[in-house]
Amino acid sequence: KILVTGALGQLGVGLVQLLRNKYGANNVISSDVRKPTAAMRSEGPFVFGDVLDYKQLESIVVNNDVTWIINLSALLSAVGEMHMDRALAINMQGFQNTLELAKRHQLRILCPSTIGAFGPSTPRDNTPDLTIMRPTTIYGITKVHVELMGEYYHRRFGVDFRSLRYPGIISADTEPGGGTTDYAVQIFHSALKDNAYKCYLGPDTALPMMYLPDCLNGTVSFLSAPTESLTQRTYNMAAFSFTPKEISAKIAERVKGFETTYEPDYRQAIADSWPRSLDDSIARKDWGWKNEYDLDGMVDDMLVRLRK
Ligand code: VAH
Repeated sequence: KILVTGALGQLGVGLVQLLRNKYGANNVISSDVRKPTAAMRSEGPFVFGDVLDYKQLESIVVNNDVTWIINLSALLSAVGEMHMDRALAINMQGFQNTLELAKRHQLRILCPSTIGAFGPSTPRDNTPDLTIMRPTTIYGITKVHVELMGEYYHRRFGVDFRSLRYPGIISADTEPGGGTTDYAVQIFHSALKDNAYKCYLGPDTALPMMYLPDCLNGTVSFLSAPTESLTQRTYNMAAFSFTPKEISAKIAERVKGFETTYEPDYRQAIADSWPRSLDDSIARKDWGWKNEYDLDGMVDDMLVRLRK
């Protein structure tokens, strides 16, 4: 059985659906500290689960014979700067609880990392998997901790820990939750609603991005890859990079008269500390990662879905 924590977030809703299609609805237990709305629900068991409550998580694992745990619970970069204590609790203690469970109950564990685990001293173009990591956000610091602790438990206790450094994820049916890359989702809604968008990042701020279907398919491929095929426990994963100016032009080709204005806020400094593009060639070699959507394909599909 697979347990997904943070299952009602931007990635969780779609990931649970995909896993249920692949492994059967009753073999995937979704959990979160919020009540699922009808739109979030897919057929299959949901349990209220708080990653800060170790005992409660352990009873879910034991009572449901869980063998894989995917911990999506986290406060992202922007919201993490506003709520430092909660970000530290969820991203560090919450993760530590799931990692300890993985050790005690021999679970396979996947907990995402992020391009936010890199910082201003990291080489910013075509950033490799192994390089300088001195992030300047709470979120980034906690995710470096996730990677290092996960790899420690793997080396010392044999835990099958896996992590992916996600870029910004663009999704049609779910909202991102407090990230710096959220503009790349908001811009589509704003274009269709107001034919205009006020962007909180400057026009030339390049960031690595990916379309949600590619993220979810790639995550399931990685999760199910035989552990012997992995030469690392943590991998970069990306599809394309773009700037607000570039994505705005792509949308304007398809939405007549659409215009973006720019008013950078505190998130500009976060974006400026991150890579502009990632080298994810080892993920492509080790476990067959490849994105199906390019930038134009993503823009077309987003607009089709949002226009429905
Ligand atoms: C964020 N969407 O912006 C998340 C993600 C790389 C970006 O970590 O914080």
